[in-house]
Parts: sequence; structure tokens; C-alpha cells
Amino acid sequence: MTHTEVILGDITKLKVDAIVNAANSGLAGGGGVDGAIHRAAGKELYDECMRFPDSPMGRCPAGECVITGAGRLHCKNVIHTVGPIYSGKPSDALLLSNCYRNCLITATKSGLKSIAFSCISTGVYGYPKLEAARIAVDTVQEVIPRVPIINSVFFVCFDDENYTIYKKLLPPPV
Ligand code: AR6
Repeated sequence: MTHTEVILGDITKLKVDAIVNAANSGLAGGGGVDGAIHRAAGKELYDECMRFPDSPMGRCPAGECVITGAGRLHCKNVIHTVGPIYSGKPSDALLLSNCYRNCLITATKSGLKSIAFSCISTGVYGYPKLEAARIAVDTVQEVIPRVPIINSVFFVCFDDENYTIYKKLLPPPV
């Protein structure tokens, strides 16, 4: 049985195998959780990101992910995924779901057992938080039986609104 937990706090402080960054397709860092991760990890992480080949879709298109080391962070790896910029179109949900799915698959391929997700797309990219949380929880619950190596999944909320939403969607076991 996979341990699933909602956490309120800063993802850069976690000692898990992988933390998931809400990146942009250029992988060059930015604001929000991306900025916090790059600041805490240091230049090594940035340099590693820049080694991914650039293309007209960037280094990582929306819905996909790449894995790097973690520089000065406490985790083993950072998985950088790029959420959709919210547009209200049906494709948003598919792309957001793909982020969670691809991160779990990538973690498994790297032998990682614990993974902490940030609330992808719910900041600068403007995804409505409740909708995004439902997609996150539903996708993880759907994929987790197929990735049995992963024994712990953390949903890391940085703001009270996301925390309240996730706590309702994932009540503690009684
Ligand atoms: N730990 C955990 N969660 C955090 C942290 C933190 N230290 N800081 C912010 N969050 P955002 P996006 C939460 O904007 O919407 C960047 O500039 C935040 O409260 O970081 O996917 C990238 O470079 C929110 O719930 O990511 C892209 O250009 C969540 O992280 C763009 O923003 C995601 O907010 C990506 O936008």
C-alpha cells in the first residue's frame, strides 16, 4: 500500500528521493517553486538543465518531464515537469494529468521510491486549484498500481488554499 500524504510547506526542504518542479519548457528557472528549487540547488542544477537539447518546443514540452540530479538539495533527484498554461480548453486537463503520470513513470525507471509533487500549474500558470488537485489525485491514484516500486507520494502545498483542498480530497486514514 502506497503511503500518500499532504504536506504544507517548502518542497526544497524535503528529504525524499525525488521532488517535482513546476518548470517552464526552457528549464532555465523562473519564479515560484522553480525559482525556489534553483536557488536552493545552486548552479549545478541550472547547468544540468541547460544540457538538455533545445528545440522549438523548448527543452521539455508541456505534459512531459526530465530528470536531473539535485545539486545542493536534500533529495536525490529533481523531476522537472511543465504544466499547461491554463486556457480553459479540454487539452489543459490532459496535459496536467500527463505531468503527474510521466513523473511517476520516470521516477520508477530511475528506481526512486518516494516522490513529492508541487501543485503544478496552480501559480503563475493559473490553473484553478480545485480542478488541478482533482486531476493530480485522480492521476496518481490511477497510475500508482502500475508503479509498485514507489512507496510514498507527497502532495506539497505552499498555500493554505491548496492545502485545504488536498486535505479534503485525501482525508487521513481512520
Ligand atoms: N514549495 C512548494 N510549493 C511552492 C513553493 C515552494 N517553495 N513555491 C511556490 N510553490 P508556480 P506554475 C507553489 O507558479 O503555476 C515559474 O516561473 C505555489 O504556491 O511555481 O506551474 C516557472 O518557471 C503554487 O501552488 O508554477 C514557470 O514559468 C505551485 O507551487 C511557471 O512559473 C505552482 O506555482 C510555472 O507556473
